[in-house]
Amino acid sequence: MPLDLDQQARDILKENDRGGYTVPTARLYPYQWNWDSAFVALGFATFDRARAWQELDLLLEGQWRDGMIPHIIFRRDDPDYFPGPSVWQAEGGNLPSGGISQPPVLASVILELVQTGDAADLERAEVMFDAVLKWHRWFHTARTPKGCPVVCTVHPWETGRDNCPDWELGFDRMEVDPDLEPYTRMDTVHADVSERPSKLQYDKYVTIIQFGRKVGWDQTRLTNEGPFLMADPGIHFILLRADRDLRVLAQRLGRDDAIRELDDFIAKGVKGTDYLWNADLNAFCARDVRSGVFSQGFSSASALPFYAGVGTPEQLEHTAQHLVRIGGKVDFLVPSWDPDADGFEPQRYWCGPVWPQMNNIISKGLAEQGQDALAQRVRSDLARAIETSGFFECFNSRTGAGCIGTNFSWTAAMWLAWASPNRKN
Ligand code: 2M8
Repeated sequence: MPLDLDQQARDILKENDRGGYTVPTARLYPYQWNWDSAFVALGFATFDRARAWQELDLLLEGQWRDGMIPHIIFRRDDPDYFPGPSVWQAEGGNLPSGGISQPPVLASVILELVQTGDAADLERAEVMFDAVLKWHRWFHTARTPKGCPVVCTVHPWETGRDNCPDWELGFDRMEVDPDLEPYTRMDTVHADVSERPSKLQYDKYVTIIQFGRKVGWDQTRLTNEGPFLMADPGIHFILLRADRDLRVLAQRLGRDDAIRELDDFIAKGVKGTDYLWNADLNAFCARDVRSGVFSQGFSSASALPFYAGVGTPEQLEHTAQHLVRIGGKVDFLVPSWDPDADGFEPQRYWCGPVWPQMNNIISKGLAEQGQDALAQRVRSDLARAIETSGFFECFNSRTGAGCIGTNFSWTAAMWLAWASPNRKN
């Protein structure tokens, strides 16, 4: 059976190929998404390395002049998706795009391709190095409000964990724009409404977009004056890991000129980590920046300090204990939200399902830090969910049933690159 699944996974990536870039799934997400594409490259690399690099090349085509790599690149207008390019009106680069970014896994993916490849891979990485460094610099400047010790986020979509209950804190502080333009959601045409975010959440997503438009997508203004400002352990830990990986790449490439800047980014990330430590819960949690209030649940992003190589031995021990506790409550690790916290729903989008790409980076970090049993469980739980249900976008953490999008690219990629028993990791 696994061999068959390997073939299915390759077929999914090929079917979702739109000519050099891959859509996450047909209809529901008909464009190129930022962190989806990075994970997808790892899947392609298992059978077509040239296609893997092409995915990343096309992602970089969407980079803005200020350095941001947007969360979506719109190469055409597709009526299947809301909000499309005419709603965003964000033109900071050569292609129409979203006006926010997404978790910066790109540098880590490039390093992985280099480490598993040859001289040709190193050459491809060299061409991309400056663009990726510019993106990291953008996070450390445009998304770092004055006086704040960590990189922040201005929109739940930027975190990739769209409707995780973490973001209710930021949403509670903001009003829906009284001049909200009428809109028609398309996600609930393609997916069950019980698995998607609520109407109020969509109203607030769009309110932030309207603010971004009002300030002409000036990213510093969006950060400092926008309606939503939270710190996300996901972006924080992923960026810290990516800064470290970019430094390794700089050394491989002899780019000594970039080392000091990357060291500063890494030092800032390490120092800022305690800002996200919620001592009431003994966990790294999202935090509303303007009020200082912490979110009160352990999300899948709370499990990433291992991946970032940061945290005290006590903080890491508490984090591992949370995973053990949660592992006793669900059949499939790692749910995107804490089963013991308000708002847990095992089938609703980022409120409790298991997400393939999160399992990958969580498990990778756990394995690197000697947490072998947990690392193995996180991997085999995802494999079991895929074997049980197929290549869904995410999976109900209690039953393993597939949720939302089918024939999903990052699920296929994570199977090929990591979770398949045929894969020797
Ligand atoms: C989901 O987000 C998009 C908005 O970016 C949406 O719901 O329309 C998230 O799961 C995000 O993490 C993911 O990158 C995207 C495409 O798979 O879908």
